[in-house]
Amino acid sequence: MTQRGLFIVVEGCDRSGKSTHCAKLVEKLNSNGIDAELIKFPDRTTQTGKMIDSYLQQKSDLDDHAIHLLFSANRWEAMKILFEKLKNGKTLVVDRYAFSGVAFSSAKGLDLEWCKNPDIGLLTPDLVLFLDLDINEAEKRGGFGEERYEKRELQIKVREEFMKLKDESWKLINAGQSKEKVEQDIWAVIEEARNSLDTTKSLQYNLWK
Ligand code: T5A
Repeated sequence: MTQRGLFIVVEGCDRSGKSTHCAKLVEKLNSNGIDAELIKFPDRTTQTGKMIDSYLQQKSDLDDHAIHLLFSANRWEAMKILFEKLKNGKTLVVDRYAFSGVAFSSAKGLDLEWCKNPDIGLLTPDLVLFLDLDINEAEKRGGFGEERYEKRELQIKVREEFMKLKDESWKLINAGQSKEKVEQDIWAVIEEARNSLDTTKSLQYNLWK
């Protein structure tokens, strides 16, 4: 029987290093003989993704509820493919997921429980790596401030909302360290997870357990 792949989500506030470390993690998994692939949300290439991209770049405006639902739809349209890949043994490293959806929208003032609803029924990750970076450090990083949500007060609130979603599948990584040290800390968590997580167990659908 083919063992399913691991479903790893990487979360964090803007500029915390998700893209950098997701790419490194996929590379390292593959070089260690684990078939792995990078997935990113929002996927800006689809129809919903194009609307999201335009909104984030402040080229268009949308009601807060409407954009929240679009982000969720952007995940739903990928679910069948993600499920097939995991079932066939591929490990997925997913850069942002439903936790971002809820944390950003609730930080803007939408009701937290309302925000969770559209993502009910999505696949549950085995592991969530939260790249934790102080806002003062994030502001110093290249590109901060270019997109709609890259504002100091909002990012502080987003982190608070993320922490309300944390459960035992979450591991906090100090993302303010050097890239090499962050990479090492992530790998240590992955190795521990590979030893402890049971990939003969089927995929779960209880995201907000
Ligand atoms: N959003 C998203 C929602 O509102 N709802 C949702 O449902 C979802 C999925 C776009 C926005 O959409 C919101 C959240 C976001 O505001 P995005 O496309 O993921 O989401 O965009 P960002 O979060 O802005 O992601 P970025 O890709 O821009 O930032 P990353 O990936 O966190 O950071 P990265 O790797 O590009 O690194 C940023 C810089 O820091 C350096 C890198 O070299 C780079 O220059 N860096 C480090 N420097 C020093 N030390 C380290 N350890 C470093 N690690 C990286």
